[in-house]
Amino acid sequence: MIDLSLYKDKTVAILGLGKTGLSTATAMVESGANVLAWDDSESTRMDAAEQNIPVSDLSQINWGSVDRFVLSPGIPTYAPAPHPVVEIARESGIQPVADVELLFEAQPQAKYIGITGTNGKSTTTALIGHLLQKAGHNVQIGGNLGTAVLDLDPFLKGGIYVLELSSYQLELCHQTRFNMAILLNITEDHIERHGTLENYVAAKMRIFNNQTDQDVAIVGLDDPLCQAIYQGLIGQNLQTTFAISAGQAAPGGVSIVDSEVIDDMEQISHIVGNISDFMTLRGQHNWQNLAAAYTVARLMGERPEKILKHAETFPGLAHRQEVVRDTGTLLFINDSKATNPDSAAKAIASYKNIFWIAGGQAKKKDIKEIEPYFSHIQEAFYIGQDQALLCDLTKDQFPSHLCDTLDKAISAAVQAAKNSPDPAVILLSPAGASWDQFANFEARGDKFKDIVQALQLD
Ligand code: UMA
Ligand code: ADP
Repeated sequence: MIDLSLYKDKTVAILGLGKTGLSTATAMVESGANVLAWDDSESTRMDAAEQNIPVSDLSQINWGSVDRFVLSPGIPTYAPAPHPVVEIARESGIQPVADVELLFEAQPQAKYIGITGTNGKSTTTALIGHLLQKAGHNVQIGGNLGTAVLDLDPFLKGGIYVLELSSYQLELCHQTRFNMAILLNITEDHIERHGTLENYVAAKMRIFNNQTDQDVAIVGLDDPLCQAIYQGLIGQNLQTTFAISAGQAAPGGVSIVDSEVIDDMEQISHIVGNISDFMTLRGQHNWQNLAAAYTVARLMGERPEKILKHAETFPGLAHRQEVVRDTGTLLFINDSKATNPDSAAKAIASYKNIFWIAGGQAKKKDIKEIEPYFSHIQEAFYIGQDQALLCDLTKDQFPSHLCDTLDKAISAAVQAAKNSPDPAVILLSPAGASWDQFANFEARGDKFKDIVQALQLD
């Protein structure tokens, strides 16, 4: 936990008592701050009070006495409408901030690497952490990835915080300055929260705020929005900017094309190695993630061959194309985090001869992102609330079965895959949310893993 004694005897308002709010409130109480915390959920408030967090209705307090207002990232500041407490605070001239802002204040001697983008943030964050740890650096990883930043360990000497940042968090960051700021990609997302695509892009770009010529920006070239941002940063010339790409040349930067890592960081383009056998970084989307992480490791002084050697040992993240079991003829993959057709398409593109398990709560009525890869799918096994919708969309393309539940789908997929003459992939990549049958995507993936591990296969 981060020491926040610079807030001793100060008054700190905290709205939201989930992961962010609870960790902020706990760190503040332990550091001697006068905490006023609130959550709109009564049961959450009661849980917090049991943990000795002082609970106060923030719509009733004297905002004139508040020194800091820490807002949880999931609570809206503008769209669809600002939370009423945010409006009251603003009327008193107090802007809400993210917990990330407090980490920077409390640990000014640390280095900071920030990662954002619409997709691939968690993988890239974990991969950078892995590469830097392997290279002997003192590293803490967290943020949107799951560990609230104030729950990370403090560095007594030097150290590097590698932080995944959502657009929600960035919107609440004002003083943060990342020594290395990575923007992987931007496609339309979270419009319900930011109001417009422009606002979403503006929130993402805040990762570059306060950077100087001592700092580095790393930007993906693979979508038009990020391409324009890259050109803008190069034009401004405030920081040193490197391009990365999955599939096309990245002049002066790092690209991965046909599984080959091409390093042009010193303006001498050369192939460093081939990653086609890297099990946890399969698929073109992961090339972008590795290109970013490789660039960071190079800038930290690591040798190219060493970086790839360490990347090969990356354990991967649970529920993202996670290899669960491999019998030689049957490969079981848990991609439960793929909760929309776009992310499921990434996994389906990465394999052939797929026996696909999908379903749950659909986020839209088509799966057009998956259509280009229909030839990769042998048969499909659908579960959950929107299984019939998926079945209607694919039954003319490949055999499609209504299986209702995950256990029935796995059992049917195994039977079908066993008859395949070629090695088969049994892939859970649902393209839908899990909430109809599971608490969250993690519970769905864990159930898949438990069932697969228990299968008697000869
Ligand atoms: N709440 C209110 N009033 C409201 C809305 C919410 O009081 O109007 C309360 C809820 O009752 C709840 C709390 O706020 O108790 C939840 O706050 P939160 O939604 O900010 O969630 P946290 O538990 O603090 O988790 C957040 C991130 N969640 C979001 O941004 C939605 C987590 O990212 C992150 O791991 C965590 O901080 C630690 O940094 C999750 C996420 O879904 C993975 N992120 C989004 C994404 O990746 O797409 C951005
Ligand atoms: P995030 O943290 O941004 O949600 P993750 O690393 O958790 O991203 O990956 C979630 C899913 O997004 C993966 O299962 C994969 O399907 C897809 N994905 C991962 N990296 C990328 C990328 N660089 N570009 C596009 N899609 C990606």
